[in-house]
Amino acid sequence: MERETGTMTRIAKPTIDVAAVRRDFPILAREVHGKPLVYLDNAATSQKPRAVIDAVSGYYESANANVHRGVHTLSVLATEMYEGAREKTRALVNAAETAEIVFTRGTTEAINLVASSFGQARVRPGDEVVISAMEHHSNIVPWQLLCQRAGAKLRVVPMEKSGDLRLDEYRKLLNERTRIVAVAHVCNSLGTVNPIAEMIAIAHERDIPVLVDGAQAVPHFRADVRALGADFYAFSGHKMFGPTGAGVLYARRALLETLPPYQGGGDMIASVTFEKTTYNVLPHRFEAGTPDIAAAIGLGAAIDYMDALGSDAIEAYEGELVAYAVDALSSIPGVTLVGTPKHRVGVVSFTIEGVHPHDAGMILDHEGIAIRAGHHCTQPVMDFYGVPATNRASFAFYNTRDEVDRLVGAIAKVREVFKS
Ligand code: C6P
Repeated sequence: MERETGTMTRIAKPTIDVAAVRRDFPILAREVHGKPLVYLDNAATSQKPRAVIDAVSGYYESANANVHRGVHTLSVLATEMYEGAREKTRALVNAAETAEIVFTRGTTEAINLVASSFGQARVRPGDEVVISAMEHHSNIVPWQLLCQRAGAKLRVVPMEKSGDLRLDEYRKLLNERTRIVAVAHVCNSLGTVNPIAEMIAIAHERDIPVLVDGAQAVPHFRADVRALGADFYAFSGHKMFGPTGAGVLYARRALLETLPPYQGGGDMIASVTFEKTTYNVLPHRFEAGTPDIAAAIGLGAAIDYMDALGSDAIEAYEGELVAYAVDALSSIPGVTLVGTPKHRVGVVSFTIEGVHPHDAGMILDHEGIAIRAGHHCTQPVMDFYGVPATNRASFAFYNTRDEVDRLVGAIAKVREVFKS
């Protein structure tokens, strides 16, 4: 936003009108146990603005039909809406063409697709797959299954106590047997933002493709797949204010073209006889069966919503809020932050002395505060820190400093309960 001041043009800092934004999310007005809801479990799933809810119900009310199959008006309309969402998704991540955007159920399915298809095409006995110590189970287990099937080896990039990856060790792990690197852009239990562009450049020196798990990145900042150099980029719509049921696999066309189909069924074929099947063009070859049409349309509306706020404004607002939360939580006696990464977004994990996270989570719920307590589907991260679980507060652009203050006040209550 530019403002004329005399002869000088000042660039105003992008901001978010959080009160107005909160009115766009109907659920934020509700109470839990008689207290105003403080929703700090955004890394598990974010809340949905009215625009997304309306896009989903609008589709069912006025355009419901299957896509790519009918000549009738509703099917044409549904196809336009579904493919329109694909174009919005392409623009969001700056993919070169919509053929590179495969809709999946979520990040998990996107990673399984690559582990299965890429694995079948490229991974042989004795080969290696590199992941990192801070991966979500969704970016561990599919590769483990692949390695078991193919007779390949899983190698793991270690991390520092701070929750930063050891890039020196990463370099050493890559070799002529490495077939793929799969790594999180942002760690869901620590909030670490990994130096993905650098990690991709290092892998590409050896012609090794990289899959980035962007599930916890896209809700907070813009990920430009071409600027990053990513070969595959996976994310979930429901963590970025869209509905559950629609996720995304970005894949570079040159690579996607070489992969065998993932699932067989309707829409992924060009022709079928009992002797032979030929396959549809990209991206449909990787979308067997009726997709979650409404969810994809809802994801398109979520992208529009985030675009209207502006990624600079989202980043600036959340950056300040999370810094405030880190300061506030780390100054509570008995509270220890788990992970102090150099660059963090969205997530603060912590333990409270003498209180199991599940107990803390339940007491906080009675105060109307939703956090996640558990291993966050990152059990190896918990093992690394020697804890069974953590409390995790995770933020979105509709959260406020007042909500952080309520969390801090409620943690004091938790400590009181356990003292007595
Ligand atoms: N993390 C959390 O509370 P799905 O379930 O497919 O939408 O996303 C899986 C996934 C993959 N990678 C990362 C980095 C993630 O954070 C998640 C989901 C949620 O942290 C639910 S376990």
